[in-house]
Amino acid sequence: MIIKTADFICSNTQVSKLPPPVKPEYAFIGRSNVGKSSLINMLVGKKGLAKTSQTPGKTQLINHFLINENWYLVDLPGYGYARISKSKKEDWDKFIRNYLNKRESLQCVMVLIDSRLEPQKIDLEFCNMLGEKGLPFVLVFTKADKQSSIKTDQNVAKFRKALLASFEEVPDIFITSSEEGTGKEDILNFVHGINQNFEIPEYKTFDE
Ligand SMILES: Nc1nc2c(ncn2[C@@H]2O[C@H](COP(=O)(O)OP(=O)(O)OP(=O)(O)O)[C@@H](O)[C@H]2O)c(=O)[nH]1
Ligand SMILES: [Mg+2]
Repeated sequence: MIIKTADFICSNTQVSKLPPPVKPEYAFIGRSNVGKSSLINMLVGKKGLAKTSQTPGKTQLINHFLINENWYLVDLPGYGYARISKSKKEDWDKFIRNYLNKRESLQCVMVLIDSRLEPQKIDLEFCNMLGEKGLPFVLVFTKADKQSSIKTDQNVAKFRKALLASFEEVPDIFITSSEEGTGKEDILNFVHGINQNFEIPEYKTFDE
């Protein structure tokens, strides 16, 4: 897929204020600092589109980006950031869960995992939560440029094994580097395939 346009549309904490769910949508989620915003920028080839930072906790809202005027990429705040208050964490939990539960046009949750790490409990728990809700998701391993491909493959294999403790099948896996553009084609092809079959879902309008 060729990316012709990628535009910031809005930032929100409330599902009721999101654009109408009439276009296919893909949400990027994962631990704080895992590289969600960087990956979005890499996929669309626009460096400053989603705000990135070396400091965890940069993205704090649900951010919608419209791609080729036809589908949405959604940048979400990360989970597991230790240095935010308990009440902020609870707020996060509430609005992310609400978004995941209610967004009719959400086609797939892209769960980002740091490829340098052994399987982390928080990531496995998040995947299990998606599985319980029956939400389609894929695993996107990030920062593959930071170590050898052997090390990446080992961590991917361990994660796959850990998931098989609770899932019959492991979802699709993508290995990426936002620095080097690794995984771009594969992810865009995956999105394109789903977009082809998209039909506008029935949805509630909030001003009824
Ligand atoms: N080497 C390398 N660095 C990366 C890659 N992806 C992200 N980074 C760096 O990791 C840091 C965090 O990246 P972000 O994209 O802001 O991470 P995020 O998941 O959006 O973080 P929050 O919004 O805070 O949850 C930045 O310093 C990025 O430059 C990658 O593929 N390779
Ligand atoms: Mg971010």
